[in-house]
Amino acid sequence: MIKSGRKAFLVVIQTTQASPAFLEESLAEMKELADSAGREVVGSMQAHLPHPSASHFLREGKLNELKTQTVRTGAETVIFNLDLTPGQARNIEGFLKIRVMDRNGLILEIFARRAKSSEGKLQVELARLNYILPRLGGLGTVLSRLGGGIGTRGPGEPELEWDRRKIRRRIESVKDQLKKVAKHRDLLRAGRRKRNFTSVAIVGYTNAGKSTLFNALTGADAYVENKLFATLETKTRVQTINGRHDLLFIDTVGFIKQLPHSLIEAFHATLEEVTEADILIHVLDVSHSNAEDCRLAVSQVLEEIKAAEKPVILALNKTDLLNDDEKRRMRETWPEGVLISAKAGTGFENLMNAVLKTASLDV
Ligand SMILES: Nc1nc2c(ncn2[C@@H]2O[C@H](COP(=O)(O)OP(=O)(O)OP(=O)(O)O)[C@@H](O)[C@H]2O)c(=O)[nH]1
Ligand SMILES: [Mg+2]
Repeated sequence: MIKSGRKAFLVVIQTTQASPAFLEESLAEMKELADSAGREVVGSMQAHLPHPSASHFLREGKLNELKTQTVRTGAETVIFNLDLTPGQARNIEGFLKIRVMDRNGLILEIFARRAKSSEGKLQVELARLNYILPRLGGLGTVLSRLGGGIGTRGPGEPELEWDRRKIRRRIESVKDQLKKVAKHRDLLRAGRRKRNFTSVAIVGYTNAGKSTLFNALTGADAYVENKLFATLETKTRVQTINGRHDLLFIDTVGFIKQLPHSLIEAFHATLEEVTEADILIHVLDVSHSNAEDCRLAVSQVLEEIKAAEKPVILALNKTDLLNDDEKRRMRETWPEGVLISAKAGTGFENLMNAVLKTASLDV
């Protein structure tokens, strides 16, 4: 019997060159992800593992250490910071007798918790099915194991018997439903275009302060929280700035490093709000220990969704947490950026000037 539950033990592995900084950052990120998924972290283990084992990923010594630690801490789930093959996950589970998940599974779990609208729920379901499909061995019954509590199955509910055929059928049906949603969004956008709105999508790394900025600019009350992926559903609001009545701001879902491809694909309709926008405000949390990595990760997703060519205004956010020296360094690092604090409401005039300038030049 495999145990499964909230108490999570994190395993952070580096397979490339050893770097303590990488392990620390990855651990910090995994803690935030676990917390955002509503899990309690009871312990963690870090390892540099240039040659993982094909069967169990971890080598024997580490595996025994992990077992001791999970028993000692009362862990009910083990979460790895990287992708395991289905076979490895199954073997580790068999050895530890508790559920094993990976980072992608954890991100999917957060999305599943956050999805409120029917569109959001459909998108999460599609991502989950896309994630599970290649992981099914033969006639799979591993949905609940890999799902790790994702989606419709709650604790105590019977395990679902799914096979490839059923999953494929469901994927088609969800895709059909999402196509209708996308059409509806298309119509809305066409309406806006007719009224000559200039759309400004607020994009950026998760937790960068997008919704805070959106609220501050438009007076809206989008959900703000110090958790990853607080926003799953886009929000749109028209705002008059300097006498221009045609600016439409859009709050969007955050990005993360190595955003699972299944999520990008599934959130196509939502991400279209970004691909179809006229201007992007890229919100970067410059108080983040690795802001440049976050900026790069966002650029990569923008490229992947074919939005990299759009005019982008870089908003260097959370500057209220910096001293003057640090602010000066930020200006040097990103000379094209506009320093703001979405929370304190500073720098908005410069930011809006940049938006208006771009709007009159490029749109
Ligand atoms: N100190 C400080 N905190 C900020 C600022 N802007 C946002 N925050 C905080 O950062 C956290 C995340 O803010 P959100 O606005 O939810 O961030 P987001 O980018 O919308 O996040 P997701 O929707 O999860 O991707 C919250 O705790 C905010 O209060 C800022 O300028 N300064
Ligand atoms: Mg948000």
